[in-house]
Amino acid sequence: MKFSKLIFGMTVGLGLMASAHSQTILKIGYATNDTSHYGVGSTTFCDEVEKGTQNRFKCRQFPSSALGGEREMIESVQLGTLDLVNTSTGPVGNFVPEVKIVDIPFLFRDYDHARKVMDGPIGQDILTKFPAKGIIALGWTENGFRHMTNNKRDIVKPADAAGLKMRTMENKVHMDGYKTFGILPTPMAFPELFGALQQGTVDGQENPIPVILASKFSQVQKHLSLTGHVYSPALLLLSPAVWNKLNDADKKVFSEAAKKAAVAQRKKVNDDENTGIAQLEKDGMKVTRVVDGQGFRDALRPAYAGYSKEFGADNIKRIQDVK
Ligand code: EAX
Repeated sequence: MKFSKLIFGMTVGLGLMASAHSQTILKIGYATNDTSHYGVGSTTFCDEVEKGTQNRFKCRQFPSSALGGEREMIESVQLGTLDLVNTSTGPVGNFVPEVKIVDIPFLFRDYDHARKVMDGPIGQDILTKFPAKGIIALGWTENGFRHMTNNKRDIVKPADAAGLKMRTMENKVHMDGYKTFGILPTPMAFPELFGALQQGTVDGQENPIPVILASKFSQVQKHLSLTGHVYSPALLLLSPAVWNKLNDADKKVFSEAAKKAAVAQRKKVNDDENTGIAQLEKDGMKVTRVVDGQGFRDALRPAYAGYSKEFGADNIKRIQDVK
């Protein structure tokens, strides 16, 4: 009896040592807090990876821009000093130009259209352009349709937005588009934004409801206009230093985990949109629900000439025609 207990004890001990010894910690960063849509997506990814690899991989999350802005985190993933980032496409076009086309304002009709494009051949083909730039794109997650907030006035039509100094992401496609509304675009990393709004360095900004909620912009912004002027995709990006060491089975686990993360993150975006606007109104924001969408689309025409030249009118039409 004693001998078998000894063997059992040793086996358990060795097993524990092995698992402790062979466990790899994955550092994952994102812009908003851990209960936000990025937090929900990242936690889902991490849970699935831990489960699928029998805890050989375990995440350590860095929410709330703890590791810097999205551009910095993407650079860290390229360098291998950060393992994963769950990021909007905001700065991504500066690393992988093929992404820029999906940042065109008023390109997507609604969430169903956007998700079909990202999960279909067009979106999946864009993911294949990342490895050449030293990044593994595990999949599309989601930031959401972006709306305008500011401290000066209600925005119904482009003329109301004209002259406002609005923070934008470091994204030329957005800036070129917003200029046609008469906005004075001020590119800025996300971690600086709350302070800039508080000090009045900028009049306003634009972000999806989940970000406006999670970042408590209602504390520093008076007006919210549901412009929905651009769909903001997001991505789960992995360092090749991690990917190249995975066996095929673990690569499959990581890829499947990214798919589940997208489902969870998209659900959180929809949930936040369903309840968040009333919450923001309760928190004191003046919400303009009906805006002159056609007016914004008409104003955007000169920028579309530039987009057609840069990305190909046929490529833009291919995206618009996805049903
Ligand atoms: O990805 O920079 C932004 O406005 C982004 O929407 C935010 O970092 C969440």
